[in-house]
Amino acid sequence: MTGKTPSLPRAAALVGPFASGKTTLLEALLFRAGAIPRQGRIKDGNTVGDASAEARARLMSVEPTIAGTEYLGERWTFIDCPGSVEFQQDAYNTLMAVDAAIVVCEPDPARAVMVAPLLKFLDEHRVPHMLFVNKVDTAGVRLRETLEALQAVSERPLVLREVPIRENDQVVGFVDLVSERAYRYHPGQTSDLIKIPDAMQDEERQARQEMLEHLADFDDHLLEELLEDVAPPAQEVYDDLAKDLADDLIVPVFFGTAENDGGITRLWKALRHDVPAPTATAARLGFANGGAAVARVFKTVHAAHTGKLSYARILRGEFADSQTVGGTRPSGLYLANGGSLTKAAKAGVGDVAAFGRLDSVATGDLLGGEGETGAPWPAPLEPLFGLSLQAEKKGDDVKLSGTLTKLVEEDPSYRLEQNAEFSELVLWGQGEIHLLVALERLKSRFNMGVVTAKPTVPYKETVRKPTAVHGRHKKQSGGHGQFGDVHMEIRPQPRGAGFAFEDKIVGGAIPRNYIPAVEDGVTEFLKCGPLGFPVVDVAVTLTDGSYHSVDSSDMAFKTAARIAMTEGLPKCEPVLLEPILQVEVSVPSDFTSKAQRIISGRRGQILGYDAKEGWTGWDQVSAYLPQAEMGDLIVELRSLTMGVGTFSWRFDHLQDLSGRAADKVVEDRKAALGQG
Ligand SMILES: Nc1nc2c(ncn2[C@@H]2O[C@H](COP(=O)(O)OP(=O)(O)O)[C@@H](O)[C@H]2O)c(=O)[nH]1
Ligand SMILES: [Mg+2]
Repeated sequence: MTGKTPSLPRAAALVGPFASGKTTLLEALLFRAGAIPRQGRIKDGNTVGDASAEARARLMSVEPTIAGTEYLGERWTFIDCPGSVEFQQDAYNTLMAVDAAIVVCEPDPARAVMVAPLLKFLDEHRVPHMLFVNKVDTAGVRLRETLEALQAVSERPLVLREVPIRENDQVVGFVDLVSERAYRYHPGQTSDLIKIPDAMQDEERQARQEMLEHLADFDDHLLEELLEDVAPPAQEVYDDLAKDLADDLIVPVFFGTAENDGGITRLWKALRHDVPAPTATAARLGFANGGAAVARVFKTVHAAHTGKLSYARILRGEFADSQTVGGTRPSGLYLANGGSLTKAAKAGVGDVAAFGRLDSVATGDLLGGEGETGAPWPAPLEPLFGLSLQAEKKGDDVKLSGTLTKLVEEDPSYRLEQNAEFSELVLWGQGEIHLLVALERLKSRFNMGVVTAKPTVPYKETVRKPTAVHGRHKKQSGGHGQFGDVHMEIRPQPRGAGFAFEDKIVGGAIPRNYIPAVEDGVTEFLKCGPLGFPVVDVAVTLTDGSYHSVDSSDMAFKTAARIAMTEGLPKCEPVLLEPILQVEVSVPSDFTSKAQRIISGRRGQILGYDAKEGWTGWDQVSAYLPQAEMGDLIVELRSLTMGVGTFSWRFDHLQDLSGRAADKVVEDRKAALGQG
């Protein structure tokens, strides 16, 4: 044992690309620890993880599973995170709260690139992590090649901790490079200790030397021993491994088969010996030892029976069941036991606890620790894909935005946009499936049916020519009549100049007090111009008019202004303005030309491309892209880049759109407005 405090509960996240075997590995770890009587399988739908209907239906994790267990008298919490790129927010949030991450990946070198964004996050936030290359039972595994490909996407050196023993091109066991003991996998049980096969002696020695050289990069004493050809004591090597992992200097690499219990005990041992204590994690995250109790909320769930649950990692001190946190007394305190929650009287440093009904607490918030901030919480992922939503039942719209707010609370990489211009509710997220899962949750948890549509592209319109116009509203009905009369000039303004209203009335042709009503009439009209969109960059000057001492009113002048605009604007050569985004597409450089083709295929204008800053082997393509073409950009981009390509975007400018494309937009808009 090393000098750390082994008795504090530790927490590790299982992360890695979709389908690499994280949920299966959780099952194997729990089974090996004796927390579950038998190991479930994904295809049998009986695993601890992926218990929700949305996950089972897809054979895919769509939310984290939090499972607690004990191993050799020590407490552990594992958090199995979804691997799909569309559900990465939960993985990132979880990684900010754990002592270490186990990155599960596939042996296929071609898939190494899929781990790149995750390794980038881990490197950037200095989260201690180890790799577990899973599925080594598949044919033709070449671990060296796998490692090379993975190293290409990792800033930290990958250090192989074991070498495979093969028989008939199958991995059947491993040699541990520190203890120099050989083991043969024994499905369903711990591996059998065997003699190192003679044919492997050289390979083992060489691999061990490589491992030691990596460690010597951070330990001068070990370096001297290697130079002098002195065999380092095992304890020194173990200590270095634990220290270098804790300081995120190296990434130890293990392998095995989660499904058939291969290499699981080896992994457990590494977790037990090398994963830093929560006290070290607290220090890493900026919380000095010895202060008041503090916990970081990393996940929020609105559960059917318990209501809102805030999952927090306790980084310092202790929280009692009855204690007030964040100004509220939680409705209950729970700890993960296996895959479910049990009520607890208290939770201490290292625990992952769920607090019930902390209404004003959000993911990323600290509980306790007044005046402290800790390491900055990462900003949520930017939205990439949106759908406009409407409640199936009329009158359910208020309930809909309320339940959506809950979903956004659960996963901050959803975003809700109330588009006042088009009176539209848009839910943004990370991709098609991310949005579909949101809709399923609305249905299954809140019994809320919705109809979806593509979000309205916020086109605008403007005018190209000036005109002068006269608007007169006169009604004589019984007693009080209505009278308003205006002469106005409409003219285009430079792009981006906005709307201007000028009053040039002289000699009281229209009394002062009616002028604001004229302006109101104009602005109201401009909300929906002759092409069906808001009118921008136009100036209106009120030049003349007349009034009636009894019949004139604000209402009458407003109507007169409207009449003038309705008549005048079509004479000013209205033109459609299309919103153009500036997008930055990020892809591994093998895919750069594909990314450029996608942009060109979507009427985009490429501004240039360059190596992506801080990302070895990645490019960033800058382009102008019509917002109308952004709809499923992420879908196409991912399908051509093994899922890793992504983009950021912001509105840049408006651009004239004419010809057939414009006609189509106007036609569709008229249909949507019921004027078709
Ligand atoms: N051949 C093989 N398949 C595995 C192994 N571990 C998991 N799988 C399969 O890989 C698929 C994805 O596993 P899952 O645990 O859901 O992956 P996750 O998306 O990373 O959670 C499932 O069909 C598993 O049965 C393994 O060690 N060997
Ligand atoms: Mg999974």
